[in-house]
Amino acid sequence: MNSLPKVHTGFQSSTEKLLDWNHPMYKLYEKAKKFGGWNPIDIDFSVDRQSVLNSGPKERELVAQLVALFGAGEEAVTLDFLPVLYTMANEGRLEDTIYLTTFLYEEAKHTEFFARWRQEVGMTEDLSKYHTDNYKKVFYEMLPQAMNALYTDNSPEAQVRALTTYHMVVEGMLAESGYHSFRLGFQATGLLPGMIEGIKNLGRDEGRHIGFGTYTLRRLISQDPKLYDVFTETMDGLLPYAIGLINDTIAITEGEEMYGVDWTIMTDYAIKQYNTREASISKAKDHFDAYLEIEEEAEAIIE
Ligand code: MN3
Ligand code: FE
Repeated sequence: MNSLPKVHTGFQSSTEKLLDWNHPMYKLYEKAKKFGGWNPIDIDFSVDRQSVLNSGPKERELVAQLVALFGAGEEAVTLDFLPVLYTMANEGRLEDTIYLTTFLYEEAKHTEFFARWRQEVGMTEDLSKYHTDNYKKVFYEMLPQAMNALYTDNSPEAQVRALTTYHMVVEGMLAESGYHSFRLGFQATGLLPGMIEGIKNLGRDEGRHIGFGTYTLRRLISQDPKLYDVFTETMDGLLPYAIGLINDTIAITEGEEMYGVDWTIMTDYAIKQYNTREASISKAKDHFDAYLEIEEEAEAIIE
């Protein structure tokens, strides 16, 4: 189960290799340094504040629900990511580990972003009531359980379960769909420009995060195609709750347009994202010798 090395047998930085500058994860690190430096404190939320003050009760409640879900979602991924960093470091994957230092910093910044927005617009009441049973199942239980399992079981199976939960469903399906709907709902109206500015930066960070998840899942599955079944079982196990929590959120609209948007399209968009993730990982199972090819594909994702 757990074969983590207890001592170092040498250090890459002292060898002729230094660092693998062409490693896809090292390249992702360079991108993170270049694009991940935005600061939530620089964003102006004054228009957002006015819009929230002027909104009707139903409109305010839709925004409150979205913020309750995404604020807590960012907090969950901040608190629960460490086991992956731990696993990569213990396997001696230096380039992956270097990239992941930016990953955790970015999730922390996303958590800060939602807290700042709430404070600046005056939406500081307790929003926990918007966490439905479906939401709790994914974010209170399934995500931390899959991640923390890595502390006692670093097997490829456990890694596939953790990364599928975190990168494919929570980030790749739920966060991507949510941020898409934020842009769809609030960009055209111009009501929440501070929120939109933050979400655009956040979305760019998430693209890199999903790049790491896709690359690593493909690496694992290419080395053992049987892991593809672990991947699909994990995806299927999460799907009903993931769709359930989206439907819980949009129930308030009662199928009517709000902010000029039909919010029921969120469910379709999420299913589309789910299928995209599955298709992208399925490629790895036929190419279990083609590690180099996978590196090239991962680079294409990152670009
Ligand atoms: Mn995030
Ligand atoms: Fe992320």
